[in-house]
Amino acid sequence: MAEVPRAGTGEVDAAVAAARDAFPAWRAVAPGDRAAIMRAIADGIEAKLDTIARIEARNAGKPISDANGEIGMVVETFRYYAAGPERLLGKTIPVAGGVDFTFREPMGVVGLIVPWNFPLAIASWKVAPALAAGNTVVLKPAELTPLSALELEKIALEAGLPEGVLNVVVGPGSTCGQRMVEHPDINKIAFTGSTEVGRSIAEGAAGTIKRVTLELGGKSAAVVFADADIDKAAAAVPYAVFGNAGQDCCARSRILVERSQLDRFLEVMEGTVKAMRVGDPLDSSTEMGPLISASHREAVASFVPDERNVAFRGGVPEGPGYWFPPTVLAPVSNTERAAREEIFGPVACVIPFDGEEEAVRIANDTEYGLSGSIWTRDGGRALRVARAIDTGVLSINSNSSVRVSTPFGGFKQSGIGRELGPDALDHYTEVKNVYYSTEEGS
Ligand code: TAP
Repeated sequence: MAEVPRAGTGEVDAAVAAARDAFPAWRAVAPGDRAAIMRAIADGIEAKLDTIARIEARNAGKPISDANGEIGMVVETFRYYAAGPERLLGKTIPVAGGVDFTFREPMGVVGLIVPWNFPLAIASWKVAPALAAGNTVVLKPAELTPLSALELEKIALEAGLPEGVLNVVVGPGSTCGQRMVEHPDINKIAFTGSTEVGRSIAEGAAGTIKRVTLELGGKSAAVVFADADIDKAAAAVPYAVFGNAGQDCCARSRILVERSQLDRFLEVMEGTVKAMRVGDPLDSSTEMGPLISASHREAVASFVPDERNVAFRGGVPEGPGYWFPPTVLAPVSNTERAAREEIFGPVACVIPFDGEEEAVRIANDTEYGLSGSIWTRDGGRALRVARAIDTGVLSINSNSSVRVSTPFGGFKQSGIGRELGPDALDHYTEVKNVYYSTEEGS
């Protein structure tokens, strides 16, 4: 659909040099003026929302209605963080002999590395707070989905962002990404992607003691208790796995169902999954598109080698496309490979349990801890279980996982740090402490 230049390490070095040169002037821009530019970027994206959503849908194969929602969230993210420059508040601390106060200073040049599943949305969760805090940015989108990031760069310049403040480098992770991680003039790396690459980034960043935030994989659980509204849960839960064709770090791909309601749950879920509209991403009624690539489809298919464990599947269109049907495996034990590894595709494992204690034990029996849901009508149980599950983001009687104004990120091997909400600004600033002596003569 498009050709883009393929950057190498030389282009990364040039981008870092441009960002470094632009940093002193950008950090010195008055907070209100920085906020105005951020708002203008939001307006610029909003004015081209339909075009960018179409680019995203065609490039990533995601349904256009989802793409519209995602680009809407990008607008919201820039508007939310436009308030950031004027909210980088310090503290005053009582000390003897003087006054002590803190500043939140920008870090310098930050390197942002993002994946292909929510290309511009995830980029904006990083770019917006980074700019708001007064940093300059080198952004590397995934090789498979560079187009919306290039649009953002153009819009930002038109909105008045000075040259060199936001630099998009389009190239492979193994060369460009790695160079960013090792570059001595980059002060922080914010990464979203696989746990495996996240681990290598943490190691690579150690050489220059870079700050690192990581948003990595997940194997989250939706826990459905027998006292829940079973029909409502069974109709909603599939969308928390099959949304974005399962290529979602928040996918609740382990569906834990209390045994006494398992049959009813599967019956309703089957109706929902079979009715799911899988097809052309540009059709506004489509709910699930194809997978991102042939090789990714192969990787997903390896989790369903035969029909033995398949309880039911949805349909896929005839013809070309990396289609994979929404697939439900049941009953699954939490020890099976499909229940342990992140599939990142439309495959759900339904795991029966008996009682609250077992539900919590199974939900926590994973190396990940990103997302999750609890379905119950018992308010006390909902909060007890929410406190007991080791995960960064939970919803009760809902599939919700991401909001611009609330923190998002993982426990355990799902990552380090938080994006979105007020917490993200902390991750793009350093704390500076200043002591001012008030003793006479000083
Ligand atoms: P990755 O292969 O990890 O790629 C993510 C980004 O890192 C891409 O831009 C990639 O570049 C780059 N990269 C690859 N190797 C690198 C290296 N050695 N050094 C620096 N950068 C490197 O993940 P993916 O396949 O795109 O996305 C799927 C994974 O991301 C899943 O495991 C999913 O759970 C995770 N994910 C997590 C979240 C959150 S919020 N936790 C959100 C979305 C996705 P190229 O692709 O251009 O080579």
